Amino acid sequence: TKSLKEAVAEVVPEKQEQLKKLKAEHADAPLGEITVSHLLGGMRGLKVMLWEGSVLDSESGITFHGKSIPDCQKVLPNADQIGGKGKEILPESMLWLLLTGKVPTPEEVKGLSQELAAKGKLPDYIEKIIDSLPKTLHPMTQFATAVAALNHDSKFAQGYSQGLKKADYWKPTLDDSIDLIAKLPAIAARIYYNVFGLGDGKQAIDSSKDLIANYSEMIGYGDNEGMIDYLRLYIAIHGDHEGGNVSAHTAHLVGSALSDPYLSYSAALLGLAGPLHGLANQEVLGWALAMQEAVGGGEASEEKIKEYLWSTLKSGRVVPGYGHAVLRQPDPRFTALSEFCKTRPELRDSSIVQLVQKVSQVAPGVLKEHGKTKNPFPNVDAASGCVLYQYGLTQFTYYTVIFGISRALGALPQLVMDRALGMPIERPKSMSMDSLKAFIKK
Ligand code: FCX
Repeated sequence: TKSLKEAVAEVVPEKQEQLKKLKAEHADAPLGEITVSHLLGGMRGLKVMLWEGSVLDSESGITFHGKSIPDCQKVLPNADQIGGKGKEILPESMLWLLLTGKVPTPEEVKGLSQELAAKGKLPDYIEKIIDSLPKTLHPMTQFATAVAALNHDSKFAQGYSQGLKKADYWKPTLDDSIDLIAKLPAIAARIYYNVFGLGDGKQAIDSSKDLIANYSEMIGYGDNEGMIDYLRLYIAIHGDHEGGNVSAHTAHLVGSALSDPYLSYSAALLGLAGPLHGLANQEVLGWALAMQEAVGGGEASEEKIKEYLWSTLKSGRVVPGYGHAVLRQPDPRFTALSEFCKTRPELRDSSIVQLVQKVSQVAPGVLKEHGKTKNPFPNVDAASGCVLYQYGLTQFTYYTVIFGISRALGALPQLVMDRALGMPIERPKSMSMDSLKAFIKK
């Protein structure tokens, strides 16, 4: 059985060769025209980043090394296959796929799970930092603070300061990345304890359990099979969404300055904390609960839901959980989470889950009539929070933290690849309006 590091070491020369060929044969091939509206429009659609783990198609949604979410659900090992209990994709399996492009065997996943368990304990100083933060500080700010502070022990930063060769940069980057992924659940659990006083505050790790079974135990859900498997699925499928989204792009950008993985991922978390990105799952739940109060739960009529949607839009707000910068169809991640709800009676019968599903049928029509958004369909955030709520995790300022455990599965593998491929510091050209005008006149 291979370790993840051995599996990555096999892939690195293949990727380096692929890049060499691409440069030699196609360096000057055009990838489209850049217009002023690209510059003014958040660079939508510009093909200007290399991202190996996943590709997002506007119609069919995300694929991870060519595999759709249903494909991954079929082939990636679950907890049942490694001696635990559960049918959903293990985040460890997704991490392996994202890093290597290969489907791991159950034995490889078990080995990775054990490696993560062995590295998951937090150093004392990190617990102290979290405990010293005010309970009123947003959990995402606490998360980014603790992750940045782990750079105290970065192998990459240490190696770099000691003159590490460029060809070897990827090795300590991978060590740091695995170490960080191993510690994210304990950081998240410690924040839960600091802010809400929930969980036992010990963050104990059982080496026979997978990453999320341990995390669930830490936040007080160790006996809840439904919640544990939901968290596995949620964390596996939120892992990567190609490179241009704010969190992934930020990790890549900051990492391009050779900031170590802790600093790069801390910056990514700060981007994830924005309401148009990861914070949307917190926003959705607040909004859906207010709607439930106003129109009723699963039994609410279509008419009432429509009225509520219009009142949100007329007040100048966006409907959270709807729309997407790239997708033009319902988000397959939304579909996967909705399918999960159908498999469990406690979710099928939940009033808030039923309301969220009903809204997903009504909102596209209203948003089309409203006529602004290019995509009237639900994105992943529309569905993710109501399940947590139903399972009793009602502290919705915490929801984006769970997203933050997940996004590392995609952002950090690309950082490893960036180092292995010797990608340069990112430095696009900016223009002032005056210089733009002068350029256009030429
Ligand atoms: N409700 C109301 N109006 C919306 C809307 C929505 N859900 N989505 C987009 N619009 C509006 C935009 O605000 C914009 O209006 P403007 O011209 O007055 O500025 C117009 O429609 C065109 O926007 P569009 O090109 O369709 O979307 P963008 O690429 O600019 O933005 C996001 C994409 C996701 C930011 C946008 O759809 C939005 O704000 N959605 C709600 C928040 C949300 O769910 N975010 C999570 C997204 C994702 F899944 C994630 O990153 O986690």
